[in-house]
Amino acid sequence: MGEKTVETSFKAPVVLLGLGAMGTALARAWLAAGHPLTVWNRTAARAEPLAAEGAAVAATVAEAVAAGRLVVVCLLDDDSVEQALDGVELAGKDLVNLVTSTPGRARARAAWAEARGARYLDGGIMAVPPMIGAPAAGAYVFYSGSGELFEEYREVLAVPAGARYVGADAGYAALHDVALLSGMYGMFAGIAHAFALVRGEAVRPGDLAPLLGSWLTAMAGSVERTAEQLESGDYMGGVVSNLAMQVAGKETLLRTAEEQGVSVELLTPYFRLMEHRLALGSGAEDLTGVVDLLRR
Ligand code: FVH
Repeated sequence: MGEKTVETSFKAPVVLLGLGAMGTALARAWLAAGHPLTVWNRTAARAEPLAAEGAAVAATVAEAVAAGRLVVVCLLDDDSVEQALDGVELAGKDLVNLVTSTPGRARARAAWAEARGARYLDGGIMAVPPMIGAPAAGAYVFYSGSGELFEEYREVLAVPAGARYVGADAGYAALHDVALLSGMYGMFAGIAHAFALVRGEAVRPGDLAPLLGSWLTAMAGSVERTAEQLESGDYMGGVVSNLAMQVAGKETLLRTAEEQGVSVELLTPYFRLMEHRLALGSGAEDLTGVVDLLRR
């Protein structure tokens, strides 16, 4: 007689507070991976589809938190987290905050949670909801805070998206998250300006898009050179397009905007910093000196 094998792998229970676009995507990923899931959402109706998919639905935050040790929070912002958890018993819990936060608020929340007997991990999600639970999409979450908590739940946390631990300082996940998001908004500003320039001309946005996309991808390589220069302190190492040449070229960009009837409000703040750096005698350098001008 053949022996039967029984699947015994334990799946840690997860409590999830918040079923917005991101929370719902996280919930589906944990359910699909077989984790027992308890959910709570301020607007109860948003939990109904997940109940049909196997989630237990709690009527209150306290009831949800009581249902498991690992409590993941994915609400709108810092204030909503503080409101939702106010007065809830957290002793013995492992609290993971995935709300986009500032480093300072994340550190304060870590101290607050630890004073209530909970271990705390802060997270910054580098993904949009359709990337969650889709390993090929390359989504990941920065985590910082309790290293013990991270190691204990590393596999559970890695179900919806890759998990990257960036240190015991609870503010570091938010710091990394906001650094990347800030870079992204600078890029979005450039994209908006580029499309505005060709708007109204016989240039289809759809024709410009692949040209702009591949140009930005090629230029993104400058992050490595900037990092090397910041680490060495030598802003002249490997310079291919020096600051003096780029400041001279700025007039062409500003005049083109004027000819095309496009505001220069997205370009001028950066150009002002380049000119300031040039005035300090740094014309032979790369653009890296702008980083130092931003520090207050
Ligand atoms: N969605 C995205 O593209 C980004 C990707 C990167 C990470 N962010 C951050 O993730 C957090 C949650 O974002 P979300 O997309 O789930 O946001 P919403 O769909 O707007 O859902 C918000 C949930 O928060 C609940 N909520 C709002 N205020 C309160 C409150 N005062 N008390 C309790 N819950 C509150 C809301 O509940 P309801 O409106 O359904 O009742 C939703 O569950 C966020 O930090 C992003 O920055 C997402």
